[in-house]
Amino acid sequence: IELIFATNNDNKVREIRQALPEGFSIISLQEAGILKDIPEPHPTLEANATEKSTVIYELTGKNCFSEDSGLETAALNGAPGVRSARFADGEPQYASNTDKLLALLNGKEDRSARFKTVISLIINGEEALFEGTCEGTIAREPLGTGGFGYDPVFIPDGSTKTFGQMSLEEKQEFSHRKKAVKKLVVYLTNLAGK
Ligand code: ITT
Repeated sequence: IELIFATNNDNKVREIRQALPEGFSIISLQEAGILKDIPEPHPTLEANATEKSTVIYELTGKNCFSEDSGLETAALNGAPGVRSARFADGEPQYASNTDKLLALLNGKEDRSARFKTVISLIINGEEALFEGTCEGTIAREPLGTGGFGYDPVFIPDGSTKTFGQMSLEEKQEFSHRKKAVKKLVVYLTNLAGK
């Protein structure tokens, strides 16, 4: 099964490629020669994922999927959430999104958080959504250089390390993205068997 992955984030491509079993291949937008900044204008991960896959399906007519992900924190009422990629945009006092997150959580008792991924698959013109979540806590300072985005400050439940201190294989044992990919694989496998 070959799918176009409607993303411009190389880290997502690497993680999903590693998570897929044999027989599944994905082509990133860059590899497909599609230069497109896909919009994320909606208030939910689901709607943004649908938008991204739909834009690329309409452009190519090929089976494709996208994913929208975010980090939700309890103490900040779910922020950064759907705005995870743009959390500190326009706020030069913060060196990064992670820097802003740590600043806003400073002094808060509750550091619990959750990563969530929503995949939107369009196959034979029909859409299906798959979700994966990972519960954890936000560290007091960034630790490790692995992964991307908020990985150095996210400690998944069941570990003492941040995602930033883990190899990709270790992160996959907990990963929100991997859980969503597993559901996608089950769906596609069933579809192929019909
Ligand atoms: P697309 O081209 O796929 O839209 P993007 O980087 O804009 O790529 P999102 O809108 O889904 O993707 O942004 C999610 C942001 O949340 C992402 O840029 C990271 O900062 C963060 N994020 C998502 N998954 C993460 C993970 O597994 N580890 C750390 N940070 C993550």
